[in-house]
Amino acid sequence: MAVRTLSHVDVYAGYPEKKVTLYMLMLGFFALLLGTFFGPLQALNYGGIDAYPLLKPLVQSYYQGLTLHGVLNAIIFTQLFAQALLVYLPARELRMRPNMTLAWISWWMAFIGLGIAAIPLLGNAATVLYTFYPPLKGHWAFYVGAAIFVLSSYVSIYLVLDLWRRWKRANPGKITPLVTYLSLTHWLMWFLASLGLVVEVAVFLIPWSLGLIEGVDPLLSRTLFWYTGHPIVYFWLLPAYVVAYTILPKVAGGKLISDPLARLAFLLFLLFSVPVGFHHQFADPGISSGWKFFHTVLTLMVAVPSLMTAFTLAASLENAGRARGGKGLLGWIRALPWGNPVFLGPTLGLISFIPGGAGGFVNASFPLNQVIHNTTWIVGHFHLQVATMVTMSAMGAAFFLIPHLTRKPLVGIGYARASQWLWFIGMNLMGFALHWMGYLGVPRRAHISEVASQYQGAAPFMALNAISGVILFVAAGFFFYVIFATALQNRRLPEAQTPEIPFTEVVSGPEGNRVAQLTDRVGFWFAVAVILIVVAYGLPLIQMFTSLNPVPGMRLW
Ligand code: HEM
Ligand SMILES: [Cu+2]
Repeated sequence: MAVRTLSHVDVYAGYPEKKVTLYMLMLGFFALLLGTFFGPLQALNYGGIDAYPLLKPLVQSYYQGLTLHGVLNAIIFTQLFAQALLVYLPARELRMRPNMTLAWISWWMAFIGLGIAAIPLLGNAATVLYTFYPPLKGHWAFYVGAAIFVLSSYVSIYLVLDLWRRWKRANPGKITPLVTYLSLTHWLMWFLASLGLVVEVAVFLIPWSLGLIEGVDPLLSRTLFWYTGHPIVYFWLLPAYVVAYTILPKVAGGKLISDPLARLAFLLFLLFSVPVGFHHQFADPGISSGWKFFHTVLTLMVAVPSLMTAFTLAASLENAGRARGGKGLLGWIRALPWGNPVFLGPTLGLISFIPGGAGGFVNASFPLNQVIHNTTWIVGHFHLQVATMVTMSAMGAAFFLIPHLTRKPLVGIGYARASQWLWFIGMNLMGFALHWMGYLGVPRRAHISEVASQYQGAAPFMALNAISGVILFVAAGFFFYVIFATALQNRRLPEAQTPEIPFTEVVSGPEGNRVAQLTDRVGFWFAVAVILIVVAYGLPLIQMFTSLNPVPGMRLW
């Protein structure tokens, strides 16, 4: 491979959007690096081993570590990955440049917001976990930093809307290209979804933490939080789906089976992601069971696009395996490119998504939820989703995106491969153990290594947890070595050898397809989504806003 050293100027001269994308991506992985560091310590805690005293005086308590873990991984990393991928891919697909001034403004807002929030987090002044439920009261800088960080995503929303509008003007009557359509629906969904968090933080938590108002209403705050807190999981998930629909089939050596099905799945996410948050509040008094039931029904609607995705992707992978010469009922599976880390990440993530999704039905079911509420079951569930499916898709994407953006060839492909297998094995073991422990009643968010003898019935699963923590520590080490060694090396490929984005082709396209045409009426569907939200949340929110029960804040750490 011809490799030489080039200056930065040469690399980004023709494509300034590559540089801002790289900065978004690497900032996101840096957050993941710090956040993930605590994961194995938490897994050891749930194995009865307390490693936190080793971190003193840097980290004061288990709960400070847990807050850093949740915030950096689930809020910071996920948003930055979406901002990197789902602005850059549509721009590449449409062959258009996003507004570069705004693109940099979004990066700086994310960076500054993160910096402001980091001070109280690292200083143990905002150990409120990533859900920051009032009346737990963190330092105002945490809420202000988080708000600036989240608002940076609004700039990304605008960037993609602007790309799309410019393209539509230049191509009247044509159907939006697939990657752009999926990105656009993702950002519109996030715009609707994020409003709860924005109101909670801007109207209540910031004034409260600054001492401008005396108290906040815990029920209203929790409701606003979960208004965003459920669809935020789709905000994390849909970038992974974009990889799975529009990149993975090509990497596997085949084609996407159906473009209109992909559009329809994303449209259903736009409609049904938001009006469902009460399923996180089954145990909250103050919301009638009628509304909880209504949200449960809408929650189960999300199974439709999820199962459509499972079917379309499995069929696309079979198409790829057969195109590679795989024969028989299962021979196509063997024929897939299991040695390619770009393939491994999203594919192993998707496999983990099957038990993860099945567990979601238990969470969403009113009576079963009572058994596993606030136990480690929930932690097991969402690690198979966000920490496996979403994170592994991002890892797989990094393996092609960093070389594409920088022209630096991937370093340590063996480590890259091993990182994906180990992450998959570690997360599935941990997911299994945490589910089972939750079923036995072990609480989540608990420093249980201090009282491990209380949980002797769960001992075998606790041991499994500790083992998976060690496996995941090694997996993370391999992964971060690969991406940082790749990004920080001096070697670059010549321009002619720039690795391309592996956009997939499709078997059945959108041309002349009625469903695809209907889904393209984005403004109409956006209005339908708004109506659904008003129906599901209007009355309960009016009730809560008109009967506030403000309480003062507390600091429990
Ligand atoms: C080395 C990998 C990881 C390990 C071993 C790990 C382990 C754990 C454990 C055991 C908990 C439960 C702590 C408790 O309830 O007291 C936890 C919580 C959590 N993890 Fe991870 N995790 C890892 C990576 C990730 C990743 C990549 C994400 C997201 C992208 C993530 C998101 C979360 C979130 C949101 C929580 C909940 C925090 C809270 O309850 O406030 N984790 N993790
Ligand atoms: Cu939910």
